[in-house]
Amino acid sequence: MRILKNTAGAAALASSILAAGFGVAEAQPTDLKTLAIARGIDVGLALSSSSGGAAVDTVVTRNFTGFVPENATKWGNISSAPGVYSWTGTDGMLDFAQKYGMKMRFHTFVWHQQSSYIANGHTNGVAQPPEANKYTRAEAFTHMRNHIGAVMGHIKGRNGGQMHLISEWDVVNEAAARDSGNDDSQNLYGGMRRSTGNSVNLDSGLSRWTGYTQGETNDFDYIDSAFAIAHRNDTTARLVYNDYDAESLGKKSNTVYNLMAKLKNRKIPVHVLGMQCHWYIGPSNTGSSGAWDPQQIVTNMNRIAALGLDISITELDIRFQNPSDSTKLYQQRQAYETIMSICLNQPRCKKFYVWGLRDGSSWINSRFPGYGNPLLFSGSGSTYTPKPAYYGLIASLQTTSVRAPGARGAVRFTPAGPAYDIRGRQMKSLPAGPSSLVRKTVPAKAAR
Ligand code: 9MR
Repeated sequence: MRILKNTAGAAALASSILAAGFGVAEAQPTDLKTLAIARGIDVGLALSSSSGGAAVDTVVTRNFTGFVPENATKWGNISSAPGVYSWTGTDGMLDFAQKYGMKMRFHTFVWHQQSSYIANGHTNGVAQPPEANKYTRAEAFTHMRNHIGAVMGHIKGRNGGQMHLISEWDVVNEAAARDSGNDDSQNLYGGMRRSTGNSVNLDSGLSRWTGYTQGETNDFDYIDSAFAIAHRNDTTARLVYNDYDAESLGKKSNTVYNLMAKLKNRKIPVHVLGMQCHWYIGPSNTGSSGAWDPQQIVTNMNRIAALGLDISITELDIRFQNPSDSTKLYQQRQAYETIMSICLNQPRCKKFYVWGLRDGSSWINSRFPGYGNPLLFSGSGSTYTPKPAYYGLIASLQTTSVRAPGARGAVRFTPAGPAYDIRGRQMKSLPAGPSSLVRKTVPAKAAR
């Protein structure tokens, strides 16, 4: 569903603003960062590299309070085989954070893409029949435990401990099915990404994790374990479940809501829902993918907040069909302004991250041919030109007064009371593998 229509009024306003020129009509705005700090919101971006050069450093550090590595800290970019690690990318990002006094979101541990040997199996790099490639359930959990431990341990151990540079961790990414077409509310985890047993095609919306850990028969307990392992490694870490197309109301957001409710109810340490927000304005070639609706987002955020979770906007971009023109740019500006004001009005929405710096290097250009222009800056070479969308964020931050500087809802890092497995059985301790010991059955309300 598209929500921002090209009304005559909007177009006229757009033209008048554009005719005046941004430098005149909206002269010399305060930088994004100054306003973000004043409003108590962390405004960040995805960085494709920690060494973009002086021009990048200047525009990034003038405008953003945080960043997230677009690819550098994904499993496959850190580790090519069990126990084999290359820390160059991670360290570069940590150095960037330290140098400029910025916080970093960590992205990401458990995902069905960019996961090197997890995708390939134990014959990593060697052609084998799929069945021979597969890890056992125990092996999969061991790899998860070792990888999360290695990464968090490396960051903690570096230069005397740099855990404080990581504002939050994407622990599980995109575990709900693409359109949750198999949503079934009677099912414990209806709507989740499944596995087709031996399939190695991870681009088909399937998750290898489900197959390796026999998720469908073990109620997707790999998710419990990922959060528990991360929590064990740092009990102060803010842990995130991150997904896309789950911002408005619908099957997928219901699946994600149900997942979050069940995790919270069972005392699994999860603190934040990451809403990716890969959206479009105008006609789309992707069906409902990227559709969004402001009122529905408000409602959805409210129900997530009511679970006691924080909300981070983690990967916002708003594409439109080429070529760019002033009307589309104005609609995009409105869209950015709208989502910022929604976030500012929701006390538990504390992070607002866009997925990249400049239009020309967005993932959208290759992923959605014919579409583009999704970010806050245009330009080329060493020029970074703020777009109308940028001024939309400025306007929203200037006019929304509801959020006190530094406002924060309380997040308890370690859940109070015992944890429960998906079947409602009390666990002796948080799960870290397939052999979590179950002590006794617990009251029905804990198992809801
Ligand atoms: O922007 C990332 C792109 O450079 C990678 O090629 C791609 C691989 O799937 O991942 C992109 O980032 C994704 C992010 O890690 C998770 N959410 C969706 C993002 C866009 O695909």
